[in-house]
Formats: sequence, structure tokens, C-alpha cells
Amino acid sequence: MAIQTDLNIIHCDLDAFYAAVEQRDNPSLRGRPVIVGGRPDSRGVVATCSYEARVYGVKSAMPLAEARRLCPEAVFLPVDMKRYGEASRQVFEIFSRFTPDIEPLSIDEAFLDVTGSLCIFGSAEKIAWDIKKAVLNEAGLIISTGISYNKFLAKLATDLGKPDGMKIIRREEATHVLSLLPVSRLWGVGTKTQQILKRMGIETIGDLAVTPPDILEKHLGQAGMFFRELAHGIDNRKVETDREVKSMGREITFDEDIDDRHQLEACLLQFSYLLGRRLRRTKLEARTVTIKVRYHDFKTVNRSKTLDGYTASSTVLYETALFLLRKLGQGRGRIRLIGLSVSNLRSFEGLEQFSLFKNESVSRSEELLDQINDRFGEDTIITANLLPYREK
Ligand code: DCP
Ligand code: MG
Repeated sequence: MAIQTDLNIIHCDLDAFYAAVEQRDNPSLRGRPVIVGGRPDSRGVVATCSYEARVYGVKSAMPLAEARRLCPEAVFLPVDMKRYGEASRQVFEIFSRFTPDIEPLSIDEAFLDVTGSLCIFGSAEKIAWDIKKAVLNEAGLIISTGISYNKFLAKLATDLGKPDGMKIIRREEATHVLSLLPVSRLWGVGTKTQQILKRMGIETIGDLAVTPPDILEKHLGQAGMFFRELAHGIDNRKVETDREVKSMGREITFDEDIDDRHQLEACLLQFSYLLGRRLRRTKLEARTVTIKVRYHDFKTVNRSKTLDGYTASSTVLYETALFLLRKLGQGRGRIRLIGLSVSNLRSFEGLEQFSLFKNESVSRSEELLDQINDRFGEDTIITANLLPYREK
């Protein structure tokens, strides 16, 4: 049988991840609505819920109190990052048996480029089945997979096939599959863009695909051209592997564009904390800090600063990020995405044995904080300003 090299991207995403780990570890929860995020009388939000709870309209990021109103019989559980982290590592180890080209997107989600593995395993479909089997047998979890010839369509295939999906979108069927879907399925189209498109009479991806490019550009700028390509099933983004870490970053796209400085600063604080922690855990330090801001009109700007020395300190990252944000000034108004990344990395593993280097790029208080968090679970101690963001 000829190898079908065209279908080379697999997207994988665990079903109802945190809730599935809870149901796996406590059989009495299986088949029941389970909501993970904390007690229903707390001010937190839903991290996720089992598919049994989704029938009632419960969703991620919804206030727990609202989730209780919708589904009073649900079992509410706190977030237990330690167990989810272990499950995640186990699943990513399974991915790595099939290809080294893995782009992690979140704790339970990744793109796999299997171009180089097709001659060994035969087809992407076979690889996806093997992954599903191994994840179920070894980690006790259900993973949905989507296969296609680019990242956008592979992820869409996963989303369309969930739960327990294994959907393939072939090149010849892509435009047909896309045509009837709402524009919200396009990568990057949020509520604001949907409204603009609706006013233009565009509701489905098919509508968008046949809209002349100049009209799209007039209403949506550069973004319009990007959406048009996606609508035609074109996405040239490469799977970015983590094999040799050149940079690391975090970003968030807001549900609604914002211009609240405090909220932007709070995001940067959270990212600095997370990136600093990731640097320290992987024994890396960085010299360049970059913030990325995407405005409401999709115009994206990056601002970088290269420090005098290397750092793995969250505090230094945050101060630098704030400096860069201030330098940006008012910019082009409302913001849809903010991100922080660090690059120019080096390992400090070897240097550590020389006491001279110890603690240079990390303050003593941060070391202590890390030790406590390592020992008692992620986020046992966090900066006070981060409290509202803790359960997201
Ligand atoms: N998560 C969170 N807060 C959110 C969204 C997600 O804490 N606002 C956490 C809980 C999820 C995990 O991340 O279990 C993975 O996110 P997914 O979007 O993949 O959601 P699930 O895996 O829970 O469900 P599914 O992928 O089946 O839709
Ligand atoms: Mg998931």
C-alpha cells in the first residue's frame, strides 16, 4: 500500500482532562457530572467538567456558583495539578514514541508532525489509533485525535470528532467540510470579528471563502486575508517542536478586547511567574525578554529587551515586561492578545556546582518559593496579585 504522505499532522487533545483523571481515580464518579475548580460556594471558576455535566450547559471558565445553579447534583472537586501533571507527562511520553516533532499547546494538547515516521508506522491513521490505544491502556484516559495536512484542519478535526474522536480531514474534502461551519470555527475569529462578519452577511466559512479579498481586507485588515486562507483550507504554519528549546512563552487572547492597564499588567505578572518557574525547573536562564501585543485590528507588535546578564528570576522578567509595556505607550487602542516570552537561553546546570554562580540569577526568596511549591504542589504559595488568576 502506498504511503499517504499528504496526511502528516496529528492533533491530540484529552477529553475533559482534569475531570477524566478524577473519574479514572475514583470509579464512583464515573458516569456522573463532575466539576473541577473548587467548592461551589467559592468565588472561583470551573476549570473543566465531565461530559455528563456539559449536558447541563456547564463550561470551563464559568463561575462555580453558576455551575451549581445549572447542575446542583454535580460533584465539585478542587484542582489537583500534581496528578494532572503526572498524567500529562505520561501522555506526552506516549506521543514521543511516534515522532520527535511535537508541539505542545497546553497540558493536554499537542500537534505531532509525523512526516518522518510514516515509513515506519504506515499512516497517520495507524499512528493515531496506536496513540489512542496506548493512552487508554497506560494512562486510563480517552484522547481525541484529528488528522489532516495542516495544523488548522488537524485541530478542527479533533474538535469536530470529540469526545473519543478520530477524525480525518482529507485535502479533497476540506473545503466541503469547512463550508457549512460557522466562522467562529476559524482560528482567531472571536466574538468581535464574528459581529463584523455578520454585519457583512458572512456567517459560514463558505460565505467567507467566496467573499472577494479586497472586501475582507477593507473590513478586517490583514486578518481578513489570513481568515480567507483558512477558509480555503490553507495554513502554512509549521509544527514547532520543543526539541531544542530556543524560547518559551505564554500568551492569552481575551474574550473581549481590553484596554485596562491593570489587567494587562496582571497577565504579565502571571506569565513572569510561570516562565520563571519553568526556566528554573528546566535549569535554564534567559537573556532576552519579549512582549507581544496584538491589537483589535490584528496588528501585532513585539518589543524586546536584552538584559546585561542572564536571569531565571520571575521578578526580573516582570520588571522587564512592565518596562516594555510602558515603552509601547497607548499604541493602537484596545488589545486582543498579550504575550510574554524569553529567548537567548542557556543552561545553568553545569554552572551550579560552582558556588560562585549559585543564586546569581535567582533570588533566595524565589528559590524558597520553588522548594515549597515543588514539595506541596503547584501554586501553594503565589504572589498576592496573582490570587484572582489562580484557578484559571
Ligand atoms: N482548563 C482550565 N481553565 C480553562 C480551560 C481549561 O483550567 N478555562 C484546564 C482544565 C482542562 C484542561 O485545561 O481539563 C484542558 O483543557 P481543554 O480545553 O482541552 O478542556 P478539556 O480537556 O477539559 O475538555 P475537552 O478537551 O474534551 O473539551
Ligand atoms: Mg482537552
